[in-house]
Amino acid sequence: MIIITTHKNTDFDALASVMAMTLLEPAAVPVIPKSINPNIKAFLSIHKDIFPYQTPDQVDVDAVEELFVMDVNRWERLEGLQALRERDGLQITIWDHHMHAGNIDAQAIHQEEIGSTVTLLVRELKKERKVLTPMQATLFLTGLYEDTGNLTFSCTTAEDAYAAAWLIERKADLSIVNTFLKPAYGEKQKDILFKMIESANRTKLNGYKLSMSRVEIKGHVESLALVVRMYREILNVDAAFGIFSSNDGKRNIVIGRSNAATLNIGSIMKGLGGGGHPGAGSALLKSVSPDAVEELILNLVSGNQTSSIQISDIMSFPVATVDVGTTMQEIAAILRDKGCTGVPVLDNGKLAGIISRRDFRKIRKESNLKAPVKAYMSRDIITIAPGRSPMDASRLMVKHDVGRLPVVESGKVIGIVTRSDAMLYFYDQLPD
Ligand SMILES: [Mn+2]
Repeated sequence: MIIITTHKNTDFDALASVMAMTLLEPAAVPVIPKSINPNIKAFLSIHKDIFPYQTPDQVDVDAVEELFVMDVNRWERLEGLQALRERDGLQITIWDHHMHAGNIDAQAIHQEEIGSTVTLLVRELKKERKVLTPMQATLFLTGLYEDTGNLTFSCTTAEDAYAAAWLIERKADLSIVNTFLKPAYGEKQKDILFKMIESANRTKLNGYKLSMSRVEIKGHVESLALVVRMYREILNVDAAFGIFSSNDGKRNIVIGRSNAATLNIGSIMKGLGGGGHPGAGSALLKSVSPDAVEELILNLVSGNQTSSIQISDIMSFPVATVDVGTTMQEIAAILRDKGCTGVPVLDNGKLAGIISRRDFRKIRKESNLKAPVKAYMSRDIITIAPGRSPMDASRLMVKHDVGRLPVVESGKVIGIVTRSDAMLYFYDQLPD
């Protein structure tokens, strides 16, 4: 007997990759854990006949000779199949897009850093020219969209987008995808969101706008991550944290969300014993008071490693400067030689203006080129301090419609940061 299975708390990518594998291994039986996510439950209640499967308790584990493990690589995350762990001669194949180390000894491991596991299977289905039904395409696309946040999470690759296009070509139904991906936001969630907004504790730390709220919850509440996402969006802060306490504050679930590229929630949550992605993460803290949890988060944010990227790290220096007496003709030659579009102008060593290619438009006749730069330079100069962030620089450039900012420290120009410096930074091309 060949079985294909996946992790507990099955999500759409997990279910989709199991079902996609059955197209590649028609003799295999799909085995879906009993603990599945609520939206999977809703999906299967309608699609059970189209996607038949067995639960682990229905499987004769002794008869299993071959095992396919999808979207996971750890035994503890499988359900009811622990007996297979010690089985000799069991043929195991893993398909996964999570790169962390596993403990399942497989003969074949297809593990790649890609947006979703089902993307890897779409690659195989394409290769084998399999024909998909619209329902299959719909399920696979739902898995792909769920794990890539509709192709917006940073884990998304070009191949994920191509795979999505291929599934849409095969008539994946976007309205069904939407219906099942629509997260559960009910009365309970609304109530918690209101309480969070009411008790929002907003602060500014390390240049980030933060908000934190503590809410007492009773028992298990679904979709708290969604609530925190909405909370962050409504308060329009860089990062938001929800501390959800139960058992008189002895059990605290912390959920964080960040919209700032440089504030990594995943590593903050790691510091609390949890985990996550740069944009979202969570942790569970037992026997720590909510006060202490709040304190811990603030400490982690202020020690945030990635926030230490400052203007001084991305600016260009030494910076070419010119004196107020320099003629426009000479300026033109300097700009050409240096290949830059503007330079700061100094008067007695102090920043007096900035001259850029744009200013040459003010020149009407040939003789103007003999005039000193001070006649044409712009005098209202926007500068930036070396300790500010690349995001601050971008904001200033947009606000004042300038392409370069002299970096000034105690009255001295120590460098210059240009639009392309800021761009390079945001596109993650900072030289190592
Ligand atoms: Mn996945």
